[in-house]
Amino acid sequence: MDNILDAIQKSAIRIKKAIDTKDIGYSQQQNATGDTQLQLDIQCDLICEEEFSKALSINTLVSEEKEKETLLNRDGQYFVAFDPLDGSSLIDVNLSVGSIFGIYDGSFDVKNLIVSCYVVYGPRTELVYAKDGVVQFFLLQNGEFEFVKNIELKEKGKLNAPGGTQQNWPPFHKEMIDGLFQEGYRLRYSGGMVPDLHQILLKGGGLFSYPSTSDKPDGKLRMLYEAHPFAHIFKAAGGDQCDGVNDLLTMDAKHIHDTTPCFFGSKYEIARVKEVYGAQ
Ligand code: AHM
Ligand code: MG
Repeated sequence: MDNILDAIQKSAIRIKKAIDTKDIGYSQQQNATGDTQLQLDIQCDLICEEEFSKALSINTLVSEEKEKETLLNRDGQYFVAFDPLDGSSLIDVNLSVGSIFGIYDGSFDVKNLIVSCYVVYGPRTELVYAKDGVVQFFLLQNGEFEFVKNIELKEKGKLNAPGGTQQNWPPFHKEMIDGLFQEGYRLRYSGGMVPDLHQILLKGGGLFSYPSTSDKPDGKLRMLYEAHPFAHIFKAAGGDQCDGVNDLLTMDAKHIHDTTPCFFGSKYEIARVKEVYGAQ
């Protein structure tokens, strides 16, 4: 496992450098979901694959940028799913972006997700890591990730990050989001799930939602390397998560790039989501 974490840290340092220096033109290729890939997306995917290839304990990789799984070592124990550069369309307006990693033991079944990690590339480069019910927060300083503190969510937060096209929200979802604003919650949504969720985690709580919409009934965010790692992190930080009704950590993907509606927050807000969605 140590060599996988080492590969994540090395990838993060190289990705940060690539973001700071590479040009950001669009390539001619599309990823598995049909987005035109930025040259930087491809570059960051190659960086991660190169670093993970050095870890003999990794069996298979799944990347947002590749349609198929990549087999590394038939005898390897761990299955790693990752989004090398999440929110890459925000790069050309210089907003924060991130990388997300899920490490699974034996297969990509969600019950086997044992370590989740993300990196935020913003004014600072920060790494958050969840394992065994503990969430640790690190800051990149002088080429090394230094431990800062553990992250624990409060019972109830103050931030509301509502994703998806509002015009396409179901009416009960709109009512729920409006209800939180009426309770005093403040809007915080950049369009990058890594910085948006990082903000909620570090400010003590709130709600991030990416619901089922009329144009995207299964949501937008991918299970293996977006929704599941964050569900794991929020649970370990003392918060909660769901797909509206179900615990995301009990819902398996049928295909490696499957998406799901998803909600992450502190306990109070997720209880509210379940109450509203359960009543539908
Ligand atoms: P990406 O993996 O193609 O970058 O898309 C994922 C991003 C998330 O970071 C973010 O939460 C979401 O897309 C925002 O979508 P929208 O623009 O529909 O609000
Ligand atoms: Mg992504």
